[in-house]
Amino acid sequence: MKWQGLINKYKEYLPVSNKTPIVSLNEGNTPLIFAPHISSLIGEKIKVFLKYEGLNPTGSFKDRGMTMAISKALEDGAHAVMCASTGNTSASAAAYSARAGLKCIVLIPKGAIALGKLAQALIHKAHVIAIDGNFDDALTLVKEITNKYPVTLVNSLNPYRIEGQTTGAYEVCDQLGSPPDILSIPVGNAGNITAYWKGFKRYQEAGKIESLPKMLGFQAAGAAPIVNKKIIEDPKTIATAIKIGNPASWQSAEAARDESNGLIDSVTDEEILNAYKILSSKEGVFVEPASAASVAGILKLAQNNYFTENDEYNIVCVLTGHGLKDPDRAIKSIEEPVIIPAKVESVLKEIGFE
Ligand code: AN7
Repeated sequence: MKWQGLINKYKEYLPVSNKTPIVSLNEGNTPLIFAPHISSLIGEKIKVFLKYEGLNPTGSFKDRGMTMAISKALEDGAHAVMCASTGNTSASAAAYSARAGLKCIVLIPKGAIALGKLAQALIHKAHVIAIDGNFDDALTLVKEITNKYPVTLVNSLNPYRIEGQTTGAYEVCDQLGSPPDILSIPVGNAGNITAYWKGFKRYQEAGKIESLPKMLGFQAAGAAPIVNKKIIEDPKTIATAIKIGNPASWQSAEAARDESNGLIDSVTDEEILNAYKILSSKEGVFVEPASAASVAGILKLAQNNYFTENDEYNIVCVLTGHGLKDPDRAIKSIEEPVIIPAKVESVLKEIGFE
């Protein structure tokens, strides 16, 4: 049957009814791509797969939660929604609100949003407000305002966001034909690691899978509150999507880590950019820097001999956002093309065919 979005596909696992007006852009059903080069870097018997969430309608995994949050907001009679964002939540909220006819207000940290995401929020006609503060400050303001005024919060503190994002776990299991042995995922506000773990457990309870994966979460080294066990007042990383110092789902991320016998570790900006370049130049998969943290993390663990098992097993890395989201970072990571005369001889000389 034709794909009609993830609520339609997974409604038996989601808090929706026949009365829920489903607002969908046909999100979900993103490809799970085998990564031969990265697999070879990790270990002989290990297969690494990439869950390419950048292929959702607005270019990130946020659409999974947003189709649920906006559908339920509409069902509950809301007229306006609001979020704080490092970029992707605002892009997704803006698009789904446009579709639903809801007013969308977004608070972003001044100067810290990748250009593609800012363009998305604006083109979808959200009311975009930049604050002189970071993401954590923006979220504090949004929580206070949505508590007091008739505006629905659509950050991942909204339980419907997490519910929608559980579908990432169902898809991974359905696509692999079994649960992965390990799930590797970037951690920012910690909603997605929470959602995947909830999803795997729910799929197990439903008898769809037998075992549960180990959850490996990765924060950027300059924005690693969970790893350092303390709030980071002034987080720093080139991976602006996960530049978050006080994650909303801190405790449930720790629970996912502990219940699954996994870990939450940090990766440096250098490690993130290395993985970013390996993904684009060796696997043909273009992601934004934050997404590369999941691959950077398993590369780091492999170097420290974390993967010692002799059995064959699968690792799924969640690649949360598309590379085109952050064009400035891409341009900083490449060499500008040469400019030559428009002549056959010049082209032949340039490519070494003279
Ligand atoms: C590409 O858009 O928090 O740990 O405001 O955009 O669930 O927060 C984005 C987060 C990973 C971290 N990768 O996920 C926002 C925002 C990308 C992201 C994360 C984000 P969570």
